[in-house]
Amino acid sequence: MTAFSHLPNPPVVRVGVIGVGLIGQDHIRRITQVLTGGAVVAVNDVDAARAGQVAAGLPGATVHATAADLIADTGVDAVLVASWGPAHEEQVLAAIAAGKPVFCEKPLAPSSEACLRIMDAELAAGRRLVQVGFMRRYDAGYLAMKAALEDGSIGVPLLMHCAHRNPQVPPYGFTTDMIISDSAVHEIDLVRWLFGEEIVAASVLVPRRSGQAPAGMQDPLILLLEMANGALVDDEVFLNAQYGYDVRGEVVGETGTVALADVSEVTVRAAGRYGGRIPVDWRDRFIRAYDAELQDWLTAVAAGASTGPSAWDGYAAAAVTDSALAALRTGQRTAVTMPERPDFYAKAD
Ligand code: NAD
Ligand code: ISE
Repeated sequence: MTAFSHLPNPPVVRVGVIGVGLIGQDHIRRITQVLTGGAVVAVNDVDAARAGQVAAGLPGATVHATAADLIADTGVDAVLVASWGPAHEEQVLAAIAAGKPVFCEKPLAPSSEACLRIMDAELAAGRRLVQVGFMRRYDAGYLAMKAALEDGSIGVPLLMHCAHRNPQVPPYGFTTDMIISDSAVHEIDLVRWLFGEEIVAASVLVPRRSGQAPAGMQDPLILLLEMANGALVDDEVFLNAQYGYDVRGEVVGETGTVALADVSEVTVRAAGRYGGRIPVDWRDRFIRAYDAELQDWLTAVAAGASTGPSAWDGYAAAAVTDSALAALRTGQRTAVTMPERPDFYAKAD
């Protein structure tokens, strides 16, 4: 439901998608088949053949030769950036310069300096134009966990244990650093949102290396994140875990704990054993969260203002990522340095 869907002809946000790989195509599917209030009218990809194939399934959609052309297209109301991380800054800045709302997949940009430039551009524009794809904030399990923390069910939260396991890294160019900047960035954002606190320091532990990891990649890693209030988060990030896509989380409080439940639809008990289904990948595990975040974005864009995870959130996650990467290189606990959050980004989550 959008704010306008009760009207006979609700306004449709005309979306241009930059980067039509795995998640770009998945977001196109949800905008065209699942959500209300959006239409995909243009696509661009550096892989022109892929852009053409995807557009072939979108009647009337334009294929633009460059991201800049797509952003300048007067038939495009809002831009969805699902290209590779290093391309995000230029594309998001161009959307801001054109005054168009932009949903950018995580990471907002690969460095905190780049994220600051995006924030500065949005501040200069004077209105929220950027939403970052931190979809875990929309996951029913994490929302229930946050509610339990806020209603005092487990007392003061002291610790959180996280695990983030993918069956394999993608076959192209995934590096050890990306285990932090591309994968752990989800927990980095999540715990800031969950606890309503910034992360003040990061350490990285390097366990025995899995022989299933591609040559040269140190996998798994364990991050230790220190929250401003002293709570401590450990995050096992293991991207070649083979057996499935498994995301876990448990907060330990003074009087109880709250943990994500297993997500299998059913548990089968038979022949003296019991078991359930493990998601195959992130598209499967977080399908409803992605639906909710993009519906939220379309609704907000139709209403004239972006909401959801902001450029500040993208920046803060990148600042922690920078510290964690430094900790990985040096083996030392590394403090996170960032300025005060500008009032412009003050909001209740
Ligand atoms: P992918 O490689 O499957 O797709 C990326 C696409 O972008 C490719 O088709 C590539 O040709 C295109 N591309 C790259 N640079 C471009 C540029 N400068 N201009 C136009 N197109 C360009 O990768 P993916 O898995 O779809 O990931 C894309 C982005 O989404 C990444 O930032 C990734 O971190 C993020 N992502 C987020 C989630 C999530 O859970 N929120 C999950 C997967 C990926
Ligand atoms: C991928 O880019 C995602 O964002 C997924 O949510 C995450 O689980 C995976 O590790 C990343 O590579």
